[in-house]
Amino acid sequence: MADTTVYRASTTAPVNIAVVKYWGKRDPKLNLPTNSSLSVTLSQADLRTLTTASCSATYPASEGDSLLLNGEPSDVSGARTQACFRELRARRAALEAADPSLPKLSTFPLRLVSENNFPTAAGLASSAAGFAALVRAVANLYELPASPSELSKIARQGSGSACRSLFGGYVAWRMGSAADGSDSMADQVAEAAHWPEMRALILVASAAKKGVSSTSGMQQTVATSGLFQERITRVVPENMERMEKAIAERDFAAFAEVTMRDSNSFHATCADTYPPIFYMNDVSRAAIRAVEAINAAAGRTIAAYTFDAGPNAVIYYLEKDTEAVVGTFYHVIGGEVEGWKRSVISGLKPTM
Ligand code: 2P0
Repeated sequence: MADTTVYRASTTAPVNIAVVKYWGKRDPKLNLPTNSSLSVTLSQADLRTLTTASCSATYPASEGDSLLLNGEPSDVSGARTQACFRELRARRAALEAADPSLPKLSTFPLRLVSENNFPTAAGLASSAAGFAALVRAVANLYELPASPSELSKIARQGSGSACRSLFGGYVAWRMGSAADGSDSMADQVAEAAHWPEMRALILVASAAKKGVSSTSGMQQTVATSGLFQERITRVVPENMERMEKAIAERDFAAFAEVTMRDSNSFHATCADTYPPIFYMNDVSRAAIRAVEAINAAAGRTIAAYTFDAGPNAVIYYLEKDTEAVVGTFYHVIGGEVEGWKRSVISGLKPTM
């Protein structure tokens, strides 16, 4: 009898915000980076992608694979999405070859339905949560026995930063050196529970789509910035080492200094790109000044800013300093921003 079952699996994936930034590819096809990076995973209650993957022999082959993103049909023909589908199908096909009693899911069209609870492509790492959720949803659907690090190698091919959204807490993406990308994957540096007082405040300076995509921006930086060489050979290796030590020792002042210095270094290489790339705006710069004022008033470092490829600020602080940090922020630049989100650090428990 024909198999009319619709096979289905759902999962969520969190947003991660880098404190040592990924910027630059040594292999654009495999998304192999020019430097390692390190991120903090935000709570899925606040920022996450929810993805349901399904497949069925009853789905018309002529329609192929499809993705509905926030209710709109989204193109899946791009090389990165195709690479993820290809890798996942190959692993499923290997299981089916080893056990002929398994349904041949690898041969069925895939349908994905995905929703973000935050602005897409506004520098809030939507591609990271998106590809991490896509890969894990299909891996669950295919019942692949793959570890998060294994899945991170697939998600990396969708979007580099996505490899870090397969873990909770504090996550490193080791750049690796193999030409085939087999050692370029993420691992967990520390659980969220290791430093439960850590908090993040997200300041939405603008929810508009960004001007220069990360992919093309970083390619221009690699090609034209002299400062970039200094960043990948000296600045980032030092920052990775200092950051891992700061996290291990729960040393907030050290964590904050590396976070702010690395964000500044990344945006300096953007400014050193020719023609220059500017992701921060006047509200972003006001946020930097607010953090400096907060730290000066406290007489110690209690807040750290970081900015990705967009104007939105993420401010890290400890729970005990909530009033001094969040209170001051609302008071000083509250009127200038489009929105706020407060988040704790996620232990990454899938919500489905
Ligand atoms: C990061 N960013 O480490 C850095 C900081 C933006 C600034 O990863 O081309 O969307 O898909 O691999 O991962 C954004 O780049 O780029 C990013 P692709 P991705 O979070």
